[in-house]
Amino acid sequence: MKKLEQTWRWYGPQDGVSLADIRQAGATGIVTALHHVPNGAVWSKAEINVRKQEIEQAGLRWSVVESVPVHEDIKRATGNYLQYIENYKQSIRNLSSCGIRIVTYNFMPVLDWSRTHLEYVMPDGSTALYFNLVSFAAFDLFILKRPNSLEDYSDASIQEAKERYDSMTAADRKQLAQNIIAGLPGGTTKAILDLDEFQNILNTYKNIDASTLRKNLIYFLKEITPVAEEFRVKLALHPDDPPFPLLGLPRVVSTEADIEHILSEVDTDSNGLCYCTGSFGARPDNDLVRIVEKYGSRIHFIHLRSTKADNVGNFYEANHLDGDVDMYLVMKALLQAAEIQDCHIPMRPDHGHKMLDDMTKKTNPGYSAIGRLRGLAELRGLEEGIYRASTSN
Ligand code: DNO
Repeated sequence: MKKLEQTWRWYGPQDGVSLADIRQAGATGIVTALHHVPNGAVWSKAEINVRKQEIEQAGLRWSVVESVPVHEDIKRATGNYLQYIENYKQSIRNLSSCGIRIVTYNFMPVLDWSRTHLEYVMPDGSTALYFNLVSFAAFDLFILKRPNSLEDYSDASIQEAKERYDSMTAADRKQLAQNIIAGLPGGTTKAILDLDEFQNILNTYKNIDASTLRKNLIYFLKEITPVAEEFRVKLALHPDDPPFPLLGLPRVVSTEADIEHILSEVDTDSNGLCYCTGSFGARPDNDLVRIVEKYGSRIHFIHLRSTKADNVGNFYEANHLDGDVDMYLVMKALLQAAEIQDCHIPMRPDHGHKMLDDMTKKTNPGYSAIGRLRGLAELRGLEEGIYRASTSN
């Protein structure tokens, strides 16, 4: 068995959790991006090197890029998409020549990840991120008032969503919209505060169903993987979060069948996965251990987190060793995958609760200091136990 590389996501110099903090948390690798470079533009070697040196001066290593964002034109195969694909290739070349060889990205239209509540209070007093289907429907049907949205819900769900909407104050409604559209780091809609503007972007996907989006993803991969191969860069596609369609938008990286299709259509090692237990795990029909057993050789980056769902599918983010994910079995399978790849696959504790001093600190939702430190510590302990058990006698 081989251990994983312990990494930590850092949002750059603006992050409330500093590189010095991260070093004390016990991670050795940094996961970050050039968040100030506009979506679609080339990442220059000069910019990459500035960030890289900053990280190295803190005694850490830039292990993974998360993410080089994929421009919406590429997802839609419209507008300037051919130029944006060329730019993407150039960013891959530049990253490689600076020694950074794992690139994470996602292919979710418009929204990156979504939650309805960012500070859901847990019984122990810490707060977690939460996705509630009725609240989401209340936003879609009665706040955004998306055209034809009624067709996507059953009569009972519409009724429930209406009751939820009626029970909310104006401030609650505003907060919900804010959480969904702009509350989370990583998305491309961050600057959009206006519902009309948001609806206009949704409209640009009117003629794009899942099969078109899938085709566009495969086209993109066929274009960029030869460059990634040549420059020894591994691409790690992040799954949809949550792993089902939202707001009438298609999603094509949610299930094992999706993984099979994507990895077999472009069957080359550089075309790999960011294996995120939090995203895949929010669907009960995804068998997390089997996914590692089947596709372990193509897992280039790992996010560990455990969601807890109720009987209708609402879920909150539990502590890393709680929730619905069997982290013991997942970790065991991942250590075997690392052994087969003969590589310390980078892993980061994904999202943490806000707890203790996190409560008074400004950090990105999900990216608290102490909550993630707890996650990393628990995961490391679990890994060490499995590792030692496998190597003793
Ligand atoms: C959320 C993250 C995502 C992820 C992107 C990858 O915490 O897992 O924002 O970074 O989807 O492109």
